[in-house]
Amino acid sequence: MMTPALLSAALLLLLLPGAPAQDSNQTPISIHVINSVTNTPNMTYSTYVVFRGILLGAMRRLRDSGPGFTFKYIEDSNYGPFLTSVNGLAGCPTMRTYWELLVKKAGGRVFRPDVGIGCYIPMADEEIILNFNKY
Ligand code: B12
Repeated sequence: MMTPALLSAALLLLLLPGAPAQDSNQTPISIHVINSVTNTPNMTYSTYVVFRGILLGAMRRLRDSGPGFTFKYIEDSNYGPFLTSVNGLAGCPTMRTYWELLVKKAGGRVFRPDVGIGCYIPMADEEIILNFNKY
């Protein structure tokens, strides 16, 4: 049973602006949109995945929450979702451009996952980098 003092402290915490809207089922990540082909400014967004959730889930949540992040993908019959476009910029086979998926670990190491957005499971505080690049 909560005392009235404890109850009002709990209520106050809930109402405080900026109080983290996070629970133990949410893993915070950031998504950086960068362009290694042209000089488009970088964009950074914050979102989260649920416990063991896939990157695509976090991308959908970010798109639906309205900070201006948009993306498209096509379904590959063997490997699942292939990211084709981010924030209105699409990869192009004739220009040999595509959206590369990179991940920066908390320690700063950057690696290139060997799976796509439908299989990659981000860990806490990872920076996901969507890099418009050439192949
Ligand atoms: C060439 C290639 C690419 C090219 C494809 C474009 C092109 N026109 O050539 C580019 C450079 C764009 C590419 C990108 C990526 N790729 Co790739 N790619 C290959 C490779 C070497 C050959 C595919 C091929 O041409 N097959 C022959 C054709 C005739 O068959 P196809 O079915 O039409 O091939 C298509 C699909 O393979 C698709 N594709 C290619 N890569 C990927 C990755 C994902 C996740 C999906 C859904 C589809 C897909 O594009 C091909 C051409 O249209 C394979 C490895 C292999 N030896 O098979 C890896 C491979 C398919 N890629 C892989 C990966 C991980 C990626 C990336 C996620 C890497 C990254 N971290 O950025 C990105 C995709 C990011 C995104 N935008 O979603 C993995 C997929 C494993 C998995 N289970 O998810 C593979 C198996 C390599 C590996 N690491 O083992 N890739």
